[in-house]
Amino acid sequence: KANGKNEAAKLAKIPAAANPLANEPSAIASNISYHVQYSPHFSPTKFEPEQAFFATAESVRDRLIQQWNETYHHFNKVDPKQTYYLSMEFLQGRTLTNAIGSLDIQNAYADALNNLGHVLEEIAEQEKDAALGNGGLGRLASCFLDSMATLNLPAWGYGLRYRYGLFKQKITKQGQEEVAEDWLEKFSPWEVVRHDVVFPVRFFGSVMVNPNGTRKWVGGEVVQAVAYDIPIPGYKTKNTISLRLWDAKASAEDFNLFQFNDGQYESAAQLHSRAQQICAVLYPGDSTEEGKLLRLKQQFFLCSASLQDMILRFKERKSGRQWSEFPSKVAVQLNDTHPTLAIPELMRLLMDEEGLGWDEAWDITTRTVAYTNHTVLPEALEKWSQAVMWKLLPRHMEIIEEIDKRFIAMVRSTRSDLESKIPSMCILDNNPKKPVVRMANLCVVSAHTVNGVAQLHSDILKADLFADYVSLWPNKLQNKTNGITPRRWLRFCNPELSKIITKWLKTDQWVTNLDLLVGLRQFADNTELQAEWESAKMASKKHLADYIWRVTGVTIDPNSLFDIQVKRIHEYKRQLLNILGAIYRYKKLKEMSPQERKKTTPRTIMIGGKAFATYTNAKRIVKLVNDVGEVVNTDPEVNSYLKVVFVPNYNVSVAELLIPGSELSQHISTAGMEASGTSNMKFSLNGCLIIGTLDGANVEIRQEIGEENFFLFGAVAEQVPKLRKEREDGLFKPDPRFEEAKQFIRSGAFGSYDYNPLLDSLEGNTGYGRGDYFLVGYDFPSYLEAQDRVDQAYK
Ligand code: B1N
Repeated sequence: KANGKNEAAKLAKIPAAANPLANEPSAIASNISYHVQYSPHFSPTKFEPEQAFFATAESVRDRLIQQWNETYHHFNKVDPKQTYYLSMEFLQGRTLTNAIGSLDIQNAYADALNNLGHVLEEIAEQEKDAALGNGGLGRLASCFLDSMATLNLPAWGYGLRYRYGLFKQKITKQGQEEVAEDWLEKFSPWEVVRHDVVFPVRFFGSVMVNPNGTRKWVGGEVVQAVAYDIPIPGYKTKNTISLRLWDAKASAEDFNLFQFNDGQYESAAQLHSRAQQICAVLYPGDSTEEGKLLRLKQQFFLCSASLQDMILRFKERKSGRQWSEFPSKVAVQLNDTHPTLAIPELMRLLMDEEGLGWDEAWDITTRTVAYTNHTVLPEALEKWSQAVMWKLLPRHMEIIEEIDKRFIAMVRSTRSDLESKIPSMCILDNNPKKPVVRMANLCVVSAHTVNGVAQLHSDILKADLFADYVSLWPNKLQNKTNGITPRRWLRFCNPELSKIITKWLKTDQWVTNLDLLVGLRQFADNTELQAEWESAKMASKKHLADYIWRVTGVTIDPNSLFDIQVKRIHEYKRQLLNILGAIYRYKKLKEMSPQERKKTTPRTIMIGGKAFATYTNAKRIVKLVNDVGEVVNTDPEVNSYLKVVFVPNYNVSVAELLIPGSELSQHISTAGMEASGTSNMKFSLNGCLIIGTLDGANVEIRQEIGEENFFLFGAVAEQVPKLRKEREDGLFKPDPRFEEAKQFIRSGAFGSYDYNPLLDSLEGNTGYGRGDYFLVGYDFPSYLEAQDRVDQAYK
């Protein structure tokens, strides 16, 4: 542990280095010391871990900026086709460890900090996660950036600089409580504001028709989008790309001095506070009209600023070039439908600002834009009210109407056999009760390529959600199974295991080429490797046990089986199946004699994840897991054989601790509902086995890791509709073990909280209104049997 005051005194004695950007520990120490003194953010006497973190980060940033600028100049000269990943979410997590690992200077930094009286790992823990996303979709965006940087690709990420990203989850007697988390509270050492990269973004207003018939969007209110860039270094390569996050700002003229001097302070700053709302929070509640409007504003703000930036870059890199070149220089990938407005906005910019005709603008737009679908859940498929859209984006609605009209005409003239499908394939749903724009349809009609995120998911898109389009455009739909970065999710989060892999493969090339891991297969029976592997796992488990004790006060036994399920809490992901299984296990343990208990496999079940603030059933599940933990963990008869822990505030940095320490992880969604999942890949990569259904990427992972490493159970996707029907028709006979587990909760075994609404959703007509829509009851017996196989295997 560092003693801040003494170290501050020592800092002044560090000599200035000849080259402060050299990577020797002495130069690094001097660079850190320079930042403490000349980039001060705290009182000069302090050099505690927090101050050390900021100064260390700034010294790393100096090194990143060097190669970042070189990358920028290089691509500016070469003028390659650039890929732009548009996403409302980026779940970056922490940066320090990743940055010094990518620059391959961990050891030098560790030494430098040691010389300054600090410990690198402790300093790294000072960093707040950049949590500008919710879950898998946002983390995927961040993993792609890491991969693209490492592959030396000319890529950019575009997102929003939310002030309050994902909330912090506190667990109280009431269950989950959401607390705003200000990741910029002090500041982020990684971002660079570009005062010269500012674009106007308009909202509301009207469409003006010029004498020559062309149209122009005018009036309304204009907000400035200011660029904040975060460097994304590739692993052991110079390529350092950008994540460009837009912040919203009103201009000085929008501040009404007259009103202010007249004492009308609030109305004087009205436009300023309206601008501030745009990037205030990730996913503002959308139960009100205001909330919906704000979300739409956010989406348009991202799309408009990003496209203006791309167009400017296209023009600046070579003057006087043809617009027809645009699709060979610009690829725009839409991360789900959230940035769909990029389609009509690109059309508008090309036609109204650049003077192109419809046909040319349409040709360019459709050759530029591609769309990734991430879900088939009907409630997640975006549909915007036409009225709200006309109000906020009148010109875009004209363009969307025209796209729709031309699409329908094209189908009618070329495919009369599809006439009956037009109402579901077209973009505008003109149902007089609630006219909406179907964003997924707009994407499929406009994008040159549409992809699902795992083979099964893409097959379902083709057979179901987008089936009619397949007959129109047989090659438009593709699969691109998700992936994860092996840097963050193995090399950096699990250095012990990484070292062993490198030793046995005699190379560390696997960090950028995971296929090389098959080389370990020939050593699978080698007892020396096994012993090393086991000791790495044990070290990670101890590390995790220590963390769990610090954040929950629960002691867990590193010799027990560590069983983890971490992901957003959602009924389709079935944390409820997991906890019902745990309850059943607890009840059986209680019924056993002490001798019988000794023969069981001791288990620690950890569940973590956040529930959306207004998702009542998800919050009930969080509460139930906590209540079960309270009873089980304090039951002296049972608690050396079973612990149930709710891991609070699950986020990227918590995942980096949990995953290396896992032995079994649960990916148990109702078949057909999890588009891919990505933590399943992270767990597998860290030598953890899976209990799971045939859903999302599980299917492909099982093929890769082998059936013996995957505890399979449950209905398959094709069975689901029939099983739901049987359930509705009262033909389903629940297994007595399922009834027993539910009854145990109802008996009050886990306290007096009213769990009836949650339990009713497993049988009655609440929840989705269709009684156990997620088939927890159907899958329960095969789940228990798979868990028995796990217990046997662990022995
Ligand atoms: O995207 C991930 C997948 O691995 C997961 O299976 C999938 O559930 C996730 C609306 C979403 N799909 N849809 C969303 C996020 C925010 C929102 O407002 C939908 N997230 C996923 C990566 O492909």
